[in-house]
Amino acid sequence: MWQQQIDEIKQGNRKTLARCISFIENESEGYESLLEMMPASQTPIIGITGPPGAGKSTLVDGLIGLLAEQKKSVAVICVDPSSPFNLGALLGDRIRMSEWYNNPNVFIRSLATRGSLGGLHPKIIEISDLMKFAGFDYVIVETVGVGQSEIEIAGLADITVVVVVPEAGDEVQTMKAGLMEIADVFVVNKADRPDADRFVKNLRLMLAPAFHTHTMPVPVIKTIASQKEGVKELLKIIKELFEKEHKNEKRSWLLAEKAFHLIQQKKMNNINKKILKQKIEEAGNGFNLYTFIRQFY
Ligand SMILES: Nc1nc2c(ncn2[C@@H]2O[C@H](COP(=O)(O)OP(=O)(O)O)[C@@H](O)[C@H]2O)c(=O)[nH]1
Ligand SMILES: [Mg+2]
Repeated sequence: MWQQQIDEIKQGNRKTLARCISFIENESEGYESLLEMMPASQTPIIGITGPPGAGKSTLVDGLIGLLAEQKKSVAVICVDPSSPFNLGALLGDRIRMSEWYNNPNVFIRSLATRGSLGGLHPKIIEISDLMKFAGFDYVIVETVGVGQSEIEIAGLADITVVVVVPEAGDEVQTMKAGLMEIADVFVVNKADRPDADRFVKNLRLMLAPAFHTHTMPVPVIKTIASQKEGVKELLKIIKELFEKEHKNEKRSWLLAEKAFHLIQQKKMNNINKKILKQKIEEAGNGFNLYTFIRQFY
């Protein structure tokens, strides 16, 4: 039933692509067979994460501009309720982004985070895979780096870019180990602010191989996204990293992460705490936790 849609997506039909994303989002009848029919794709996913306001969308905008210049196509998924791609942005940002909405080589989709637990969108793996399959040269996923989402993005993206700003001075010292571990490249944006150089120096010191498990130092790049400064360097490093990552075991690690996540999601489908509580109340006296949980695995 999906062959026609698959063909259309392959031919670059963005309307069909958008419709299929909605099918997946809504778990419409048969969406799983659509996923099962998708051929493999080598398109890299670039994850961009960091605190709100760090300049992620502005950087993405810069990257889109560069890629468009190079005649490359790019799909952007933005998992951020306050993103300039939909609401809450400065007017200037929105006007600028609107240029891309009319460019056939650029496809932008915003996804709302759901549920109070934070984390990425529940269908982000499937939707980003669909984008990959749609034949874009690059897929960029922007997420706000709070709570779980910053860790999850590492299991989704081939290259994870962590964006920070110089004011976070003290924050770097206390920066969660998780953020340190997931970054393939650090961007210190808003380098037009005072103390940017000192911040970069400190960050590089902290990232020196002696202090963490990476064998190579993680690159740190200074950018002024609002002036498009440093964006070329960032893209260059992303491309180099991707060449390198591609040859090592990262691909199978990523797929294992995704498989684990999806299996967990399927297994836990129909189980939530509310339902459990209800069943426990129904069980009444003589309740035994260990016989109770047997029915769920
Ligand atoms: N001074 C300065 N402002 C920037 C820079 N990059 C982005 N901004 C501004 O910072 C604000 C937040 O940017 P945005 O890209 O929406 O951040 P996001 O929440 O991380 O996506 C916007 O007003 C941008 O114009 C920069 O390099 N320097
Ligand atoms: Mg944003």
